[in-house]
Amino acid sequence: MEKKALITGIAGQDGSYLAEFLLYKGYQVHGIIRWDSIFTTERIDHLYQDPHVNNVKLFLHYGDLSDTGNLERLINQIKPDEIYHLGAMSHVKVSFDMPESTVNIDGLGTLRILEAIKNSKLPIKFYMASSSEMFGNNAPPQNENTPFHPRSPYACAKVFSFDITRMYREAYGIFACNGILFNHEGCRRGPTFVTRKITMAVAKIKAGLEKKIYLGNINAKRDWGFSQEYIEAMWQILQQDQPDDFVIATGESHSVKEFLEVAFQYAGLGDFKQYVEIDDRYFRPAEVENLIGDPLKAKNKLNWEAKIKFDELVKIMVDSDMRRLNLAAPGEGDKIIKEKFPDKWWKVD
Ligand code: NAP
Ligand code: F7E
Repeated sequence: MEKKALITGIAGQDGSYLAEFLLYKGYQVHGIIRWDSIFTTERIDHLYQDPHVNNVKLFLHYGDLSDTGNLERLINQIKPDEIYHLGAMSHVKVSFDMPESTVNIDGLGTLRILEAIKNSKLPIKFYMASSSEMFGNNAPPQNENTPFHPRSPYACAKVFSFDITRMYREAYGIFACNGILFNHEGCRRGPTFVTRKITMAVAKIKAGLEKKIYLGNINAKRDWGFSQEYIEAMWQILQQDQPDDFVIATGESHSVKEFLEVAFQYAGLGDFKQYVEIDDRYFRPAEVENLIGDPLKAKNKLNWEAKIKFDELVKIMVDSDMRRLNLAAPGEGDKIIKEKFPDKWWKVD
């Protein structure tokens, strides 16, 4: 029997790749999308199947993480083997502007799903998209034993979700796991996250469409990995014999400034300082300065290790954004993907 997966946040960066990966693995995939007055499913349009034809493998359902009844009904109707809970208001800076709705969606949304699983009495495995932001400024490298010190409404809500996931595992025996994922980026990353903001600006400047990019704290450091590899880790976490929590990271950290250096040089634009202006509006009331994940447990138990390194990630993203503007991309990024992922399961953007 084919397995059934339900993905919240299927139209997001991770959700779209995960849907593609699970379809490749032979799953029947169900995804929750929000209603909007325009279509917001661009990232999964290439996977869409007309529900009127036979043997459809992908099903989209309207829903919202604030709607308990809707979530319960979907879970009881679909009866998924696995739920990947990726839906969230995922922008740290924006969470300071809308703390209450962030906590409702990113915190209580998780509780609503766990309650629905518990009440359904179905043997559903649950994956929670936890985040390195939960560590705050606790000294790197951060691993599964590092205490949390959240520094944004987003991170506070994620700490609640982490804890409630573990609590439902211990109290009710639910196969519920946390993936504590460090930043992972790629060609479907939302345009307001710093990496994609930079690679899109590089392409636009190269094309003569823009002259400047406005940024906040470019000294912040992150452990940046390649999104598709992190998707595979999510699936692996749910295939273990026992439910557990894992840090997923590259083990390296680089500043936003270094990202700028590599991206502008790679595109042949020279020194990034000619193009960058600092704008106060992009600073956060409280910053997380330096995240470096220690992925040893994932290596030992999941045999998972990041293949794409920092410079390679930047090149992959710049190539993609240059291609989108019909510019001749340097092409090293495309070559890296071909070499490192001969069995690539995703559509190259
Ligand atoms: P993303 O691109 O922002 O996608 C989030 C998805 O959640 C979107 O599809 C969004 O729907 C959906 N969503 C938001 N509010 C919702 C609501 N009220 N009801 C239902 N769905 C809702 O985020 P991502 O980068 O793919 O990240 C996936 C998950 O991993 C998130 O939970 C994020 O917090 C977490 N995470 C991400 C990273 C990372 O580096 N990417 C690292 C650690 C953890 P729309 O498409 O309609 O906007
Ligand atoms: O910021 C700095 C900013 O918004 C990275 C989410 O997926 O990863 C992501 O959260 C750094 C921060 O990602 C700008 O201050 C400077 O230090 O790209 P970001 P994030 O906050 O790390 C974690 C793991 C998640 O869980 C989240 O869901 O870059 N920065 N200038 C800027 N950031 C943005 N967005 N825009 C700027 O102009």
